[in-house]
Amino acid sequence: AADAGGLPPVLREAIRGLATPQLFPGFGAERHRSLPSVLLYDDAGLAHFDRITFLPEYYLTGCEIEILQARMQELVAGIPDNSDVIELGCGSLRKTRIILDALDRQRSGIVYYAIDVMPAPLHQSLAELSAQFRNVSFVALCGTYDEVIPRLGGSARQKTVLWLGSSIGGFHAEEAAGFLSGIVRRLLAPDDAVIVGMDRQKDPRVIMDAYHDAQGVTELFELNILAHLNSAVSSYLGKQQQQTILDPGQFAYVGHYDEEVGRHNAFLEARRDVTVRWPRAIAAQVREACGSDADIVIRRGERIYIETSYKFSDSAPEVLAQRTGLVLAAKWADPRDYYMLCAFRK
Ligand code: AVI
Repeated sequence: AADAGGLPPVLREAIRGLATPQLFPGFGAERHRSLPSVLLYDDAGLAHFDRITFLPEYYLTGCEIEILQARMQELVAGIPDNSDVIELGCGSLRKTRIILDALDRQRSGIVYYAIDVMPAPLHQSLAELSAQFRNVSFVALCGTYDEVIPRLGGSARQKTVLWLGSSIGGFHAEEAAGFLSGIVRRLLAPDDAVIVGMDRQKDPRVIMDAYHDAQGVTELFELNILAHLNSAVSSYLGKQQQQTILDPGQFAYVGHYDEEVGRHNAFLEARRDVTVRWPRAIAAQVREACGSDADIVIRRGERIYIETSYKFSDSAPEVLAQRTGLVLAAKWADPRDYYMLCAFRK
């Protein structure tokens, strides 16, 4: 058996989240079993997500592109020659290309860092893309932010951090401010910039449609978290044979928009009573992670909480600026006012 301390942190978190229902902001005294949302993004999850960004209902990507195109001059004006542009998280290459095109035409000596926990797909396409630009060079950095950020700091070049796609919406408010403060403290010098994409609060029907598309791609994306959990446990155990911790066929995706809090919550709901039996080979690790390796019974109708997508009020960028010590330099919206791109300066 593998040694008891050896579980990757994300699996440890997943096992704990499944075994022990917990309290989360915005759910009052209601406890939920949960899975860490980073588990959504394996190769299959990234492919599903890329499809989502093209769906007519998923307005976020289209709105962000619209804003980028309309405000590109202002954006580029804030990014000088010989500076670093750092993109956090898996962006869509469509967006990246628009920014790079403009920088390549108008600037020289730009180094573009793409940071992501997932190695393969994005970085491969980025390598292909890089051949097309003369004034922008590329560095793909794979790892968690904690691993990667120390490798970025220390240069005296001016920096622009891009945190697009409303990725900030996956964090609860304090976590988002804490994360951004960490970036500011560890990476940025005075006058460096952060550009943050934030989805806005709006008609709940528009938001519900964005997370319940007619083709069912969102459902595939959300259910894939279970397939990824199963394969992550299998590869941890080094087994050819696939382990099944949770069978995706026994769950349904359920999404709900909480208008009061301003966030969409994604759950997987058990279609019947489901028993989780931990593989004997990880029983010790499970005990170490959550005190017991007893079977877990998830009752029919019970929901596993997997993802949050916050939607932001008009005042949210100012509040974020106050909490992080940044200055809100610009707030750009699309014509329908669905989405905003905010430029902050240190
Ligand atoms: C990556 N993130 C900002 C997306 C969102 O809208 O919360 C993930 C997503 N989940 C379902 N559809 C898209």
